[in-house]
Amino acid sequence: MKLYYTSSVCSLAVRIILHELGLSCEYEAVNLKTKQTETGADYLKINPKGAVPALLFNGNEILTENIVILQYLADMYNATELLPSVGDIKRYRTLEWLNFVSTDLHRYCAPLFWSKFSDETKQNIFTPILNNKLSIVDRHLHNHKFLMGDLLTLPDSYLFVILIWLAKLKVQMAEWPNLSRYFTDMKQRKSVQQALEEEDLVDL
Ligand SMILES: N[C@@H](CCC(=O)N[C@@H](CS)C(=O)NCC(=O)O)C(=O)O
Repeated sequence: MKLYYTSSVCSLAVRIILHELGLSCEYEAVNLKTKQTETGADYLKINPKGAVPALLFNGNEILTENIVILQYLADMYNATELLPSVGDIKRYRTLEWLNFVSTDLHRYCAPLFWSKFSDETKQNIFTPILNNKLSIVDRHLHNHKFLMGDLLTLPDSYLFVILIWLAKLKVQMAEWPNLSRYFTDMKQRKSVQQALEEEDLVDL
């Protein structure tokens, strides 16, 4: 199995889950600007969409889309603690969060890094939408250790990546004390520490 990744972006969620599962995996870095991998391969031939993550397995099977790769890994390795079984309402609650992190938090946080948008646009349009969504998560975490309660599940790995982005953007977390506590807790977790070391992100 091989994960095509770029340091500190959403593919980090997959790396964390691979460590949660104790799976060995090869990792190949992708330069998202040139679309070349670290071995010189043309990444667009591997994933024509050009985005990471992509997971290679069974010789030549390539699976893309972060939240699908995460579900594939949990299902294939029977990790019902990370994603409960089909038919269990907790599975759909877990997927609710996973989808929210991807289509709401990721969607409105990523443009804050894009130079094509002015600071004014970022401040007046994207930041208020994102802040509102972060407040929803913060309120939820007031009485939940992780998104689904006492145990880490798939969406936690992805929410953690969004919190890394906020740290990189130097966003003050005072408004979200529960998210701040959660970020600190997540950084202590073994799988997360291992993933951060591997992606050279220990100074967060
Ligand atoms: N729909 C994809 C999007 C993933 C995505 O946005 N990846 C970013 C890094 S976080 C990326 O590779 N951006 C470069 C590009 O799309 O060209 C998914 O959910 O996996």
